[in-house]
Amino acid sequence: MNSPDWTSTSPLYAGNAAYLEQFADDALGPWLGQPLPGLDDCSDAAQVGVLRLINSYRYMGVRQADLDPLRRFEPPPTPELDPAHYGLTEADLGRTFETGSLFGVERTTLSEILQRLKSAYCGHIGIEYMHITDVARKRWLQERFELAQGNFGVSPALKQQLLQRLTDAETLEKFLHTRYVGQKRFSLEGGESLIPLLDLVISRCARHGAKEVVVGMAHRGRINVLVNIMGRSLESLYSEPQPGDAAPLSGDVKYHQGFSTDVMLPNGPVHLALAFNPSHLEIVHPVVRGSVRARQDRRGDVLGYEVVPVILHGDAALSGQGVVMESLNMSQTRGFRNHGAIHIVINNQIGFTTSDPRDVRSTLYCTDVAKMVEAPVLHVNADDPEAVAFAVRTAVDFRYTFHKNIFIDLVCYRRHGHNEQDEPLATQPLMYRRIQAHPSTRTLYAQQLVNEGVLTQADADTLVDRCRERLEQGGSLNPPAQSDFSRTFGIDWARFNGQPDDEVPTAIAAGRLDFLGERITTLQHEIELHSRVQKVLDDRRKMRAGELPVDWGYAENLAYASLLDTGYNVRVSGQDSARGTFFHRHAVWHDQKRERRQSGVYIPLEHLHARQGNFTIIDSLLSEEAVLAFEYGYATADPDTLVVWEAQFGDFANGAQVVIDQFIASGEAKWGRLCGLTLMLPHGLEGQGPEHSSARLERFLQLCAQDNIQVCVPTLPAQMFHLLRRQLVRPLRKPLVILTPKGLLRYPASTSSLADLSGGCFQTVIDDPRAPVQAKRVVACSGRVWFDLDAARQARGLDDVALVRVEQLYPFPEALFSKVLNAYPQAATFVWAQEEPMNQGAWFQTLHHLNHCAPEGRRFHYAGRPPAAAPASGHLSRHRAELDALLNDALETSYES
Ligand SMILES: Cc1ncc(C[n+]2csc(CCOP(=O)(O)OP(=O)(O)O)c2C)c(N)n1
Repeated sequence: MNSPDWTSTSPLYAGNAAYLEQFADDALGPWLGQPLPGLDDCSDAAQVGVLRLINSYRYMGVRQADLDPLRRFEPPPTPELDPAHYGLTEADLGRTFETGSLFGVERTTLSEILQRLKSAYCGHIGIEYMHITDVARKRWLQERFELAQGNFGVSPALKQQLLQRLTDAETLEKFLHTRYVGQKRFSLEGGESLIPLLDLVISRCARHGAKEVVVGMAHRGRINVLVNIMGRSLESLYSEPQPGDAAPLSGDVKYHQGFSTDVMLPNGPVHLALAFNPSHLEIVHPVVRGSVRARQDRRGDVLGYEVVPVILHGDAALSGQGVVMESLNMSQTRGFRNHGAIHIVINNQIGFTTSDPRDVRSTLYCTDVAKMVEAPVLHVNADDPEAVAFAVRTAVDFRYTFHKNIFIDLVCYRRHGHNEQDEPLATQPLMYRRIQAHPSTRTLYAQQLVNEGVLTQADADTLVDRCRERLEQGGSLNPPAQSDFSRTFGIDWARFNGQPDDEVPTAIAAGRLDFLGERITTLQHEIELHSRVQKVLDDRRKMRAGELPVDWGYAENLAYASLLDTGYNVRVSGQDSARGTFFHRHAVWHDQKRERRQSGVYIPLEHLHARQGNFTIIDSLLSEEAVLAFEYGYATADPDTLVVWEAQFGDFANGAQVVIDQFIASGEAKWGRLCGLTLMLPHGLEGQGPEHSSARLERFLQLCAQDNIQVCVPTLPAQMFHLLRRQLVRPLRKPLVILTPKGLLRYPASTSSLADLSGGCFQTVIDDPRAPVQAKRVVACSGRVWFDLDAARQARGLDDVALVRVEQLYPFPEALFSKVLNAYPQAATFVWAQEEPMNQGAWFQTLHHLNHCAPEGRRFHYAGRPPAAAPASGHLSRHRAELDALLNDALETSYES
């Protein structure tokens, strides 16, 4: 194998022609630089050349832009920007040409055209936008840049403000460096322009009508953002819990902390929220989008004027993490759109884990993923705060004009190592020697303003001194404003102070149930259903009339209807969720003759009555990670919506494992964030092979502690009905993981009666309905295996075996389970039966509860498949043999006690 060529360096932006060459053809398109057919005959080939030159600058000007504050490399040779490339000679420089679509001048000399193109496209901002297919968006951006001519129109007052904010950013980092020696803070130094940038993003959004700005970001510069933008005080950030403090939370490091506050701007107060963040880079992106969507929905902000997502990225993370692509892919879809996010890249040109740019990515720019959604990218030199201000104005105005995503790539550097314990000279010696000699952005800008006569050096120094004094005194640099946010749009989370073992009534009066049943089985306009779907509807009508037992699909739809009826909202998303993977839900009826857009669909749950809550059901894009993260974000921002994410099959949830581990299981313990998100994960070993069988119950149970989540395995439609209702009706918000049925959905014994819905509640344990009081054996289990055991027990004529179902595995219902067990003879054999292999399922994670609840001196025996690497066999015959063995073991095998 050839080892990589370590000797030559290839830059990110410039310098290595060979490196850039590989991208040149793609960016240009095959036609640029080639004679255009038919144009050779043109009366003035030079005029054609000028027009093509203008076009080339629009595509390629960015390559010659002065973006890197460290100026490590010469701009690459870009022949397409050379007039000679189009046959133009020096003699043409003084000739006057038509400029075609160039903004600002219709006819002028070639030399002026060149100068205008360079000013527009090759200064401190390099713009990529020609990949956008929509002409209006392209022309809008052209107009901005071609008219501005690199004149960023910054007033003296704004110049002072920019310097002030750069001073705040730099002084804070220096202060922390000396005050909290050796503590990791992932300093912003080298990228201090981020602080004025964010300031301007927020104020510009507010001018357009923003009332809330939700920010997501990783570690880099987070403490600076928390203090200088969010106004969090250093005391609160750096305080450690004292012995005796009541806080049950495990907490998180400072550079993952979130915060929210209100700031006062000329148009009124704006609510700012910085999302809590785990270490996993980029995963907060879809969480922020979900949180923003919840806030937009709450306000009825259908075009995203009032709530704006601002998402920050690192350059390596942006190009490296797949969740970015998933999140961008969802960003314009109906169920997930936010009407444009403002993306900011803190591009310090280094990825920490790779020291050579050729190892970081396969695209020229770290932002190239933006092109998949045709988002424009403004690359800006972070050492020019005025260019940054112009980029912000353009980005925010673009977002508000077109409701689309836009990226600002803040090209900066990292003054120190990755963190405060890292030595960058070890791996980036040349870059870091250059950085050591490079004055800070604040120093450079202060000098510029002194030269321009905006202020004196003494004024600039005073800004630093004042900032340092304020930091020494403590308190917030950016105190919160008074606003009515909490009263109007804030959420009172204090009302969710219930306990997981609280029982609440979830039954619905029979009359109301009947009314809701009528609403969800009535189609208000003529619709021609597929015959199989028509049968579902006809059956539901019979269920309402009591002529058929209630099945899972009807019970679930009724649960949603009952919640909507009392004003709660319901939001269900997942792949094929509207119909249901197993053809069971049918929350949306499709007309066989009409397109969707021509009222070809009917959603009964939207038509209960005028004062009902909102019902949203989304056939999600084919993503698990970003979609689940989005729904987590939604649920943490809205406790009055039942937010359900459904996996097509339970095992696909492991594509979203980061969300489960980092947010769902631990978010409350780390950050105190409550979340009532519900996961539905189809689970069951039904002979379909190793995939599509297991939702990995064992992993969820292993995550359970401190009442963090709920894990339930309902086996009856009524159980599902009460469980879904309980999730909202109880004054408690905890994530709920439901292992949902597959084959049971159509299993005649797994049905309920209407009375089960109009009475009762969710039963965490279901005792044996046949109640064999003198049982010699008590078999406990969870899920669909109960039905296999029951059928085998009957087939074998075993009337001394009791079968007990544990329907909630966490929090484990010890008191009730214990009571049920102790009603059976103490001499009985106690068995735990499961269909999953021994190393999977509930066995190892639940054993301590089982034995703890067993009668004095008794312990549970295991009946189930032996340990296995895969969740299930791929051969049906083997599956059946294994099931037979497990039924034998559970029902008849003798165990030593
Ligand atoms: C998913 C994930 N993988 C690895 C890491 C470890 N890590 C922390 S920061 C970092 C480098 C990130 O580089 P970049 O995005 O350029 O941001 P920078 O630190 O340079 O600001 C890595 C690899 C992580 N936090 N998350």
